[in-house]
Formats: sequence, C-alpha cells, structure tokens
Amino acid sequence: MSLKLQSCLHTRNTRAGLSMLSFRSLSSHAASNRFHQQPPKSPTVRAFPTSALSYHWDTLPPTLAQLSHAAKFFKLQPPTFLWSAEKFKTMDFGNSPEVCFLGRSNAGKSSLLNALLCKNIAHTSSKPGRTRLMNAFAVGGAEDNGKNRLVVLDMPGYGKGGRAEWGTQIMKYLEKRKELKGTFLLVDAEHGIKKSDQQLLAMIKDIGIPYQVILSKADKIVFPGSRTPSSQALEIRLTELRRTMESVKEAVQPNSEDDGGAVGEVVACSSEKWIEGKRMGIDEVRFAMLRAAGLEYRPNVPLARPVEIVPHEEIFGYG
Ligand SMILES: Nc1nc2c(ncn2[C@@H]2O[C@H](COP(=O)(O)OP(=O)(O)OP(=O)(O)O)[C@@H](O)[C@H]2O)c(=O)[nH]1
Ligand SMILES: [Mg+2]
Repeated sequence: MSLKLQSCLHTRNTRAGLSMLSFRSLSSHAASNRFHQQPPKSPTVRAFPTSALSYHWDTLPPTLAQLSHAAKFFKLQPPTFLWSAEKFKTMDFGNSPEVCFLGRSNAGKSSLLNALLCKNIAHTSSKPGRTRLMNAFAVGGAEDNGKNRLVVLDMPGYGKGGRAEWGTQIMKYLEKRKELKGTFLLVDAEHGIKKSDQQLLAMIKDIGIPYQVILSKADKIVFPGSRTPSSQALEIRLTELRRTMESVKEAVQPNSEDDGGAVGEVVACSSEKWIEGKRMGIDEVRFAMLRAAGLEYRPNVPLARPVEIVPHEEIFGYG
C-alpha cells in the first residue's frame, strides 16, 4: 500500500470531535442554490439504450416497477439533514439502515447525493476536498425505527485534497457502524479505478461490508460535447463505457468464484446529464441503495404449492 494512502486512512487524529452544522445553514445554502428537479430545456437524446448504463454479472437488472418505486421513494420524500460528525465516536446513534458514499476527492459524491435526494443539500465544489465532515441525511419514515427509512452518508474524499484524519475516521466508521448496510464507491468514469481506490477496496473487503462501485460523471464519456452525438458516435462511446465497466469487474472480483462482498454489478450515472426526462443512471443507483438497505420493492410472487415428494420405491416398489 502506498504510504500516502496508508497515512490518509490510518493516521490518528488528535483534534477535537463533533462539529454539528445547523440544519438552517444547510437549508439556506439549498435555497440560495436551487436544485433542478426538472429536466433542462436542452435537447435530449431519444431512444438512448439505458441498459448500457449498467453491467450486471451477478445480479438481475431492476424491473421497471422497481425503478419506479425507487424514484418515488426519493422524489416524494424530501430529505432531512441529520448530523455532521468529524469523528466516528461523536456520530449520533440510529436505528435506520445506512448507506454511505466513498471515493476520491472530486469524484462527484456530493453532487450525486443531491441528484439522488432531489435537493441541493450537500455542498459541492470544483475544488477537491470540499466535504470535510461525515454528513448524514434521512429519507422517508418520520421515525427512526428502521421502517421504510434510509440514512445516507456523504463522506470526505481521499487522494488529492483529502486529509489523513478523515481516512482514519472513515475506516472506524466502516469497521464499527452497525447500521451500515452498504458502501458505494464512486469512481470517476473518465479516470477509472485508481490505485487509491484499489487500496480502499482491499480494506473494504477485509472488513467484510457489502460494497458496489458506481461510475460517476458518465456524461463525460458518453456525451463529451454539447452536440447530440450521431448513433455511430454514441455506439463507440458506449463501448468505451462498457470497457471501463469490465475493468471495474476485474478490479472488484478478479476471482469469479469469490465475490469478496462485492455486489456483482456496476452502474454508471451522471448528476448533470438528463436523458428523456431523467438523469442518467440515477434511478438505478437509487434502487441499488434501497436494495442494500432491504427497502427495495419486491413483487409478490405467489409461492408454488408445496409438493409432496414420494420416494421412487413407493411408486415402483422395492423389487
Ligand atoms: N460533468 C459532470 N461533472 C460532475 C458530475 N458530478 C459532479 N461533477 C462536478 O465535479 C466536481 C466535484 O463534485 P463534488 O460533488 O463536489 O465532488 P465530491 O466527490 O463530493 O468532492 P469532495 O467533497 O471534495 O470529496 C464539481 O465541479 C461538480 O460540478 C457529473 O455527473 N458530470
Ligand atoms: Mg463532497
């Protein structure tokens, strides 16, 4: 492991603990920086093959009903800011399932959270190192009783702009937090998995928490210019995206017999690009979050009637 990441993830922090941000300061930020919940008026790409935005090698793609349920879960239930903590030990306790977003600084974690939660609730910046605390938001369910309520954590990034003490606290969180049901590792689709991501992946595998890689900023690969691409250009770019997804699979699950805690799929998304009235891949990430927490829509499939198993000998005799 590189010394840089090792120190980023393991150096002990001696500075004092919790820093509570008031909800007011976050909501006033949101008000001054309106979040677009409706698609912009710019032309969108028709007949885009949405299925090309995810690669499932061990899972089934969500059904339309599951995607629609996931979209409604987040769109119809405005998020609430819960707390910000600098240290693991000063985090509030909770009874609801949690998922968290990890990744290199500037990978787009806070922007993605805003897109998922339909509100400009997390601070974003073009400069790496913007998110400095572990920030928790709740969606759904008025009470913290784990029923139909999801807690989502935006984490500080690692790599350029990251700090050693952030890594220490994040590792403690990953190791000890009982409510944590799933970790989403955000990887910039343009850059692919870097060494520091691989080092974090190795640590996540050691801890044994379920995790899934999400490719962020997929618009930069699929729609690099402002013009709508020709179908031929689109095909070439989607092939490039697929190659990046396959390299993610290689990194997370080199041994096809052992998933090492990885969810067997990669989803590519964009917090900025809209296609046919939806942000690219966002409903698929919403579904993955709900599934990690056990809150996804599961259709009622009638169970087959139990069948009595009659031994062969009873029918055909023992002779
Ligand atoms: N093109 C494009 N840019 C994006 C997307 N998501 C985020 N960005 C840009 O990437 C930059 C970083 O975004 P953030 O969401 O602040 O990244 P972060 O991972 O939270 O960064 P830290 O808090 O510093 O760790 C900002 O300039 C965003 O506008 C996306 O889907 N597409
Ligand atoms: Mg951030």
